[in-house]
Amino acid sequence: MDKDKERVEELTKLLNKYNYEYYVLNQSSVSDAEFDRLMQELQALETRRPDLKDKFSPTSRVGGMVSSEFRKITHSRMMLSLANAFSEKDLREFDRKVRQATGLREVPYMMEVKIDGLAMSLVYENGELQYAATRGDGVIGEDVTQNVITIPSVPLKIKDFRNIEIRGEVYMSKKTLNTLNAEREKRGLPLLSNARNAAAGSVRQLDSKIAAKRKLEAFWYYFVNAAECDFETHSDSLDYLQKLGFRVNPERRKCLGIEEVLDYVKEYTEKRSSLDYDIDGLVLKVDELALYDILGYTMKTPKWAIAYKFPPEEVVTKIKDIFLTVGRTGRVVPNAVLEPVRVAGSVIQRATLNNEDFVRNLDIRIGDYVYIHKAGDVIPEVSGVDLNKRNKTLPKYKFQSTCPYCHHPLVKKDSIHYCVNDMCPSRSINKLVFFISDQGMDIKGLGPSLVEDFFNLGIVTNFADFYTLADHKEEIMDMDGISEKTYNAITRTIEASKRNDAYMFLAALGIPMVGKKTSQTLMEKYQSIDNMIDASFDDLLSTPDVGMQIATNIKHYFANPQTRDQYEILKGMGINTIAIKKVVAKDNFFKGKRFVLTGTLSSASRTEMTERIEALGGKSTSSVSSMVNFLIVGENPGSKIDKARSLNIRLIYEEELLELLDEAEK
Ligand code: 1X8
Repeated sequence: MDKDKERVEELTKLLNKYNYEYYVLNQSSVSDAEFDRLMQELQALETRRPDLKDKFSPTSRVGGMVSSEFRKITHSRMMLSLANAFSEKDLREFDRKVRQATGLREVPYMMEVKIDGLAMSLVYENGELQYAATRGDGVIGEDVTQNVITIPSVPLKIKDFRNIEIRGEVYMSKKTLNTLNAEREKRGLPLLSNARNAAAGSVRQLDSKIAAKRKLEAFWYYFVNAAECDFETHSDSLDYLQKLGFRVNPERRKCLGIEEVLDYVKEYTEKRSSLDYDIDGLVLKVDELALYDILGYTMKTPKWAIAYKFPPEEVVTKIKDIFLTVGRTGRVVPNAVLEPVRVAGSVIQRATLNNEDFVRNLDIRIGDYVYIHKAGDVIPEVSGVDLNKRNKTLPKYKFQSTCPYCHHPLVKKDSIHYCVNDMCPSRSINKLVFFISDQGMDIKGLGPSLVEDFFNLGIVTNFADFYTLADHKEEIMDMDGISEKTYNAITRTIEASKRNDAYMFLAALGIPMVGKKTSQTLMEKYQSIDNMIDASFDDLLSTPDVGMQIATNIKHYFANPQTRDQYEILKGMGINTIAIKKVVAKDNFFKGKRFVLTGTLSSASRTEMTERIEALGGKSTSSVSSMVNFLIVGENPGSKIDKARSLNIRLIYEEELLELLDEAEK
């Protein structure tokens, strides 16, 4: 018997046991030092004997590079969201509907806390983790396995060999977020505003070493195919998951009937702040799985569960300063700089004060203590001043009469101030930021602060300058934090934006009231920006949703030699101005079929090939199951080919694939 092999097995067993004890059971039977020593021994052994390294080795959890893009995963069943309840009344109404549909007098429910994190799906086959996928749009998520396995409590192997899909929430504890932010503050990095964003950012890290350092945790709350696995209740399926080694939230409780549910709600509204993680509500689920089919689903949500959202939180904090921002249209907005304060799971340090009337009506002054409201995802708002705390000597806030950026006199219209200077630097920067934003050309990797730096260095002062960044390569590479790689990525995405659909370009120009939606309508009608420019005023007016004001703005924009020239220059640089027709895949071999790719292809990368098939309406999946229609086989295929054979799934080799593609694309 191979001594090394024996030791690897022994170490693997021990480390998995200690991991489980520590991260799932919150107790441990060894010291950290001993754990580290065993881990290092295993790492050393695996380096010396790579043939002994199991892909599920405990050492795989320490991280490494993930491929440059996350593979897309089509969920076997859509990842749904939950309908919301905001009051006792809403909960009683939900209960009434459930009783009505099921005929039960008292419904057995399961109550759980709603973790404010990132939803995740884990798929196991033959007792092995196949992948971890994000929710994505609910239908298609991203394969983030390499990052999720850095969460030590996530089991890589389980003692159940059925096909199992479970869902839960990856999150960051309040303590970890605070520690991380304290470090970031020291290093002058921007603070992570809340635990959910921090968790989401970590899971999407391309370098799983960084993800590993973020100390993510997870709770698992849904056994997707529990009924098929012979469970009768949701609560039993959770107990079983816990037995299999998953971390299941201990705050769950069975409640019989709505009154017990409301007791739980009351208890946890108070207990909320004492938990070590953020929750944004509670989840009420019907416990009996047999009732799921009876209750059914709406388009987006199950009718057997509902999320109770906590009422908006309110905190008091101090206004340290008020400053004005001037947007691309010249609109002036006063903003409060706040003493940082935690509300509804986020640290707030700024809040909008909307306009002069808002400040005047509430009589907000610098140095005042103000109430801040925040509910869920909404933007925090200042809702009033705590006058008891006001220092009597505070002067009234006086709105300034000139633009803080260009000193041009401000013009007031309907309680809003405007800087009407077209050359105002703040307006210019915001026009550029808008141009690249998802409201416009959607150029990723180029953020507002970089655009501001480019502007201040004179590198980008108008839209066309984005497309000639190469002229400033040296200067850009001298900037802080810009590597050759970053530079290349930026110029590549900018170049690619030339092929955007015309409506994006039209929206990016920033013609007042001509946003993305209106641009789409206009391009559907005119098919190109030039056709639209040539159209008469009346013809523009006959477009759906285009009124006098919008038609005037369009005519005005293209009649002005300055803005017209700018458009012509951009067009001359090769930016697409013609509507790209949406292609609906016509009937073909691939349409609606699920496929898996294995091995290396010689004619194109896997990503390219996948995209080609997806464009024809095929669906890519990662693992072979009876749901899969065919397996595409490249060089050196893995074990998937055996599995596909055992399930009688059609195998398609590269040569045949290319023929089928050519045929389908005709
Ligand atoms: C989302 C969440 C659910 C639970 C906890 N936290 C969440 N964020 C739970 O069921 N305990 S269920 C859920 C969903 O279905 N979208």
